[in-house]
Amino acid sequence: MEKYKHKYGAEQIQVLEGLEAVRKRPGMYIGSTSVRGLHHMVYEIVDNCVDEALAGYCTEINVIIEPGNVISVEDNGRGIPVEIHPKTGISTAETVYTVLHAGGKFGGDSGYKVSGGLHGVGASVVNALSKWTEVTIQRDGGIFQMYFEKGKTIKKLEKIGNSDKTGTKVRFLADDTIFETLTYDYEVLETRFREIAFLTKGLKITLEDLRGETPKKSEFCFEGGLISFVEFLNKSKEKLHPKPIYIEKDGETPVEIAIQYTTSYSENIYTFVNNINTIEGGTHLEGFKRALTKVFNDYAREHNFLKEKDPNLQGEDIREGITAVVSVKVRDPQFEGQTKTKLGNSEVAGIVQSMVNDALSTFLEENPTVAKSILEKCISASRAREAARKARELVRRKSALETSTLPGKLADCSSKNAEECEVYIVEGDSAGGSAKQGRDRRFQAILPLWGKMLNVEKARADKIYGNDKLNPVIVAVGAGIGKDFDITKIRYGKVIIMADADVDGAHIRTLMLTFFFRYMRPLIEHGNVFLAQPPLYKLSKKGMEDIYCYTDDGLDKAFADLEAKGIPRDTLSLQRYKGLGEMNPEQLWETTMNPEKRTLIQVTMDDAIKADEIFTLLMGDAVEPRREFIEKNAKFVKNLDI
Ligand code: 0R9
Repeated sequence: MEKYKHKYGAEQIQVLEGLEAVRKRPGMYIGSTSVRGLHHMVYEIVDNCVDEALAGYCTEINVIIEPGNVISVEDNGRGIPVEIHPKTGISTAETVYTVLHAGGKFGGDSGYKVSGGLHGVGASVVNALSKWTEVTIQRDGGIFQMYFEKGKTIKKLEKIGNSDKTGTKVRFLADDTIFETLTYDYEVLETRFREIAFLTKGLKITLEDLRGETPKKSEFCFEGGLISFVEFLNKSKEKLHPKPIYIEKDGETPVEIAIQYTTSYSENIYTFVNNINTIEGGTHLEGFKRALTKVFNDYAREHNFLKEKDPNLQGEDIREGITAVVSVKVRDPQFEGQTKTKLGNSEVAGIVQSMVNDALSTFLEENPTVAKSILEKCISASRAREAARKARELVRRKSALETSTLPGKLADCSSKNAEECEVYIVEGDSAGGSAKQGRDRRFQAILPLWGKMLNVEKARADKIYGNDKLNPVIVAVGAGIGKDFDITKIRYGKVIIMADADVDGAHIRTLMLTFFFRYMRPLIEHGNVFLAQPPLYKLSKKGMEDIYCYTDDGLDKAFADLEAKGIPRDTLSLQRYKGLGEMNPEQLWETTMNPEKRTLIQVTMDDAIKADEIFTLLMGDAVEPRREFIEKNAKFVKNLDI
């Protein structure tokens, strides 16, 4: 970390614009005013501490969610400079908190080698969007403090004591007139801080939650860095080699990569630029993939895994079962793509490619046993790919011949406008029957599933094409699968999984979600997948309209509401629905399918790492971690969601 040391001069801070603009258009500066934007407020402050760690001066960051959703972030770095800033005439610390873009991140020689922060706006934006902010700095033998409200300085920086320590502590309360909610999600913060700790070897990050009756605390510090990250990602997978392969290169654009192959069939490559998860990939990923394909093919030829007549292994064969984390630090990152998480700097592709070429080929030469086990897997993947291609061709040819042949069990809707159409994937024939009768056939289609659904986590692609349980789903959705999947071809804007609210229902939901996640991921990414919520209870009484309750809490509330209206509990008849099949078509329509009344849960994929972890855990081979997960989460299973 020492290598990042630079002297930072206060005069480098660029003064750009006022904070009023931030309060007027918060979404532009913090992404959104939803719970996601709220968490971004914390990340912006923590990012500043991480920059200080990368500069080589900070080893510990402590984050506390205080009662009332006040956030406290403290680092043990040098402390924000306190002297008067020559351009603004106020302290540098106050300048950083009150002048937009005055973080030093935007100047040329900023003292930091690289800059993080997707929005890169930092402290002043957080200050502008907070009801109040308190900043305490220990530096130059003193303790200094300043205080703001809605970005305006209430107390200027003043010395309030002496100290021989250094560091910065920021406490803030996000403004409830700006954000839709102030409730931080402990797990969301925990996941992000764990990720930062993996990416910043040796940095200790603690998170404490003091809001509830029993405080929570997590501590992350990984001396192994990315090696620990990959071990964490693979904890429930069966490994092909015991230790991750680790390669690292310093220089102008530092690159760090850890790789470990597992027996799974999926490909999990996570890429980061300046600690930002580049979900859409980019040039660093391109360089990595190219090198991987070349190195393994060269090795396979040289060591006779491939005969002269054999075609080369394809990239996808070589990436089957891989778990890798690629982290690069880029001085001036250009982010592109829909969510601005795709690295655009073209020079990075070559840098990563040549570094992986060198380091990985050396590794394989020195570790022939590891090389052999990976290559055997690649070769069997390539055979499976060929089988899958044939199966896919068959499916394609079949569907080309029978263009109008939608699955026999599908009751399609009459509208052909995908945007307004929905398909209900329904477990069981009897529920399917009720749904067919109860639906609005103009825009609602019903596809009943029956029998044992394939667990795609344990099957290779060739078993999936042409599978008699999944094929109707593929044909009904109409957009292909895997790398052929084309979101523009979907026949329904909403794909709704409707299953019973019991253990079997949860199982089928998870199987279907695993399939969508692994083979139709854009469907989830574009928000087209939903879970129907059938009611658990019906309360009825002569002369009163039936009341449906979807949760146990909802039932308690309904009883309480009715009692308040003078209708005692014992005059009501309570029906508990064990399955969708118990409902008649009208009831199913009223409670679960009528767009005016139903509740649909949209399946989102905020965090692919978390989703992969859960699917591997729930559907994969390792038994012990699954047992642990279920034990830990048993109380939450009612709301199984990804
Ligand atoms: C708890 C949250 N912590 C911070 O926000 C934080 C910002 C920060 C920092 C520096 C050190 N620690 C920090 N913590 C720093 C110090 C020096 C040079 N660069 C950075 C130095 O002592 O010379 N700063 C981030 C921006 C700035 N300081 C600056 F623009 F004010 F210089």
